[in-house]
Amino acid sequence: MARVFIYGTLKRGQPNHKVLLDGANGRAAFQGRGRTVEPYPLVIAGEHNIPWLLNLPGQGRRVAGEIYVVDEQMLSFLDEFEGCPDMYQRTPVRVTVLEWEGRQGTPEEMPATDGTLQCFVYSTASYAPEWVRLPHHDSYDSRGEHGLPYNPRENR
Ligand code: PCA
Repeated sequence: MARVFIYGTLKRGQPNHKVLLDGANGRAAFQGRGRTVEPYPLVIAGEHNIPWLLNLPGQGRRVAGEIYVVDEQMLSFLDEFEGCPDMYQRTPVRVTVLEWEGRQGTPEEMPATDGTLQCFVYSTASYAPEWVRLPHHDSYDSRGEHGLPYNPRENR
């Protein structure tokens, strides 16, 4: 089992959420919501308006997202789906838990006493330098006021 922090198109209500719900890919269980402890630049870039968390802790904003626990099968599916390690890399991130629906009672399932959790996140260190200067978001929504709706893979 692994814990993954989801900030982009895989979130509830976003264009790729369905892959987390598809049992053919493995298992994913929603545990709660949080925000990264460190700020990161979350930008929307490229011709398909893809959200990217740039691996530049200390720049940008604290990013909101959803915490899932996934099994090994879903983790490998997501690595493949996210083009890991060429496009995104799966990296550790510390998250402040804001809402918790996960199981209580076992230490490995619960936030630390400081209210933070270590998760994996799909971030990238392989981006064009000018992406750092794009607007920094703190909560991704494909249909947000930025006017850059995600172009789903099936349309490319
Ligand atoms: N999918 C992953 C990384 C960015 C994206 O669109 C996510 O939702 O966290």
